[in-house]
Amino acid sequence: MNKVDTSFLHKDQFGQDFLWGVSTAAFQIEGAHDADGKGSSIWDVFTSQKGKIKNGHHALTACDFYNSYQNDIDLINELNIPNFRFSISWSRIMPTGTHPVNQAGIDYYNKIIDSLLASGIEPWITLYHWDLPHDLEVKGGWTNRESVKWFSEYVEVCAQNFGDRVKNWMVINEPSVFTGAGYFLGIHAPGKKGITNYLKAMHHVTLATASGAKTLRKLIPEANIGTTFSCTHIEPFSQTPKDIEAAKRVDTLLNRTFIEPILGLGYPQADLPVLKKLNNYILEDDLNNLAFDFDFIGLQCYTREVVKSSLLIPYIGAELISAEKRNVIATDMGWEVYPPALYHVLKKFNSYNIKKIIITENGAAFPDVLQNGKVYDIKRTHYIQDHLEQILKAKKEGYNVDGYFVWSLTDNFEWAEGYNARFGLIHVDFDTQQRTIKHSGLWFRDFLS
Ligand code: IFM
Repeated sequence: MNKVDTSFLHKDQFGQDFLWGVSTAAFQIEGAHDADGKGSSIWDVFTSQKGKIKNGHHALTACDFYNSYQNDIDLINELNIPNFRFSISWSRIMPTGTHPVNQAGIDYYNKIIDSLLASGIEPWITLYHWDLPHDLEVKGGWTNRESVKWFSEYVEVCAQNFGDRVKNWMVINEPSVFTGAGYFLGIHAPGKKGITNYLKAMHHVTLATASGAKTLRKLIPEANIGTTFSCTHIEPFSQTPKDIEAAKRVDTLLNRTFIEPILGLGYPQADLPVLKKLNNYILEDDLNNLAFDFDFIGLQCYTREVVKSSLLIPYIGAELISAEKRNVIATDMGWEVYPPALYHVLKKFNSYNIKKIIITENGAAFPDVLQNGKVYDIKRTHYIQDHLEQILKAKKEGYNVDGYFVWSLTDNFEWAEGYNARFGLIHVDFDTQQRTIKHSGLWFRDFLS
């Protein structure tokens, strides 16, 4: 596996200013769960509970990025990747979630930032990628309106300590996923369930997104400020009015509910009536405080969903027809491989008034084939190439898209799926922590050279 054929796709086709990067998240890679004064997060607690994570996996060590960050930054360099997205572990720098600050945590992220800059790699910080300090969860976590204040206090500490060198910031990662899975379904940390928890968390996270962004703007006026949303191309299972209406409701929930208030459009209550229950938690002036003029919006798209009307599913009256049931090609996450989803999503989000759109995550979990010290992951290489072609198609048609970040640098802890779902451009042997660049990583390296 030496030089990989990249002749049919050129990075120049995307334009000189197009941003190329790779994304990670603290809890999924760092390990060192209690090192140097770090406090527990909701994910430390959730992973320690029996039966929550497949195969009893945990993230006590994960990819050991806490200790091996220099090696991994050298690998990013070797792969010619100019932008690195990582998240800050809130409880590493504020063990209880609010003051006092743990200086060792600040020192750690300073080392990462300085090392990236010394290697000519631009740091992109995500402030919240799902690992709320456990002490705050004890007080109700995101269901407590105080969370908006706690978050702003934390953002202030990050801005004051890292804002002199870090220009690119993302406030909150995929709010619909962590509120839906963590506060409605209970399958992610903190394991809460029910519509009340969910709607409270939804509203407080949305308020925190805007107030966190305002804090950044105030303390780092020149910062490039964004926030990231998961999004999916939605199609009705059939052309019956019932399925079309069901698809519209799912589209509202998955693609519109979190971004529209941020864009100043309010919650899309007319298209998803259950959102009217939010009015119980919306206080005077909240609607004015939900909007922020972001410099960019990060979109994270992996697949499409096919939706059927179903009276059995409360609140939404719709069910997703899995890739398995539809008998289509899927990744190890069970997500259909459907590259045109990215094109459709770009087209859809271009209809909003957004300054810049960056694909801040896209990638796939496939099994790796290890042979003679090499890792063949041809499916992942094709997945990335096919999605880049869809971006090119959107660009050629005049849609705004300004960057692409692969999820993820290394194989890592995939939340409730544990370590079985491998998303990395770099293979990790979790027994030895040995890294091996996969075929996809070599392809990306050559593409970016
Ligand atoms: O691993 C996750 C990441 O934390 C958030 N976006 C989707 C990825 C793949 O599931």
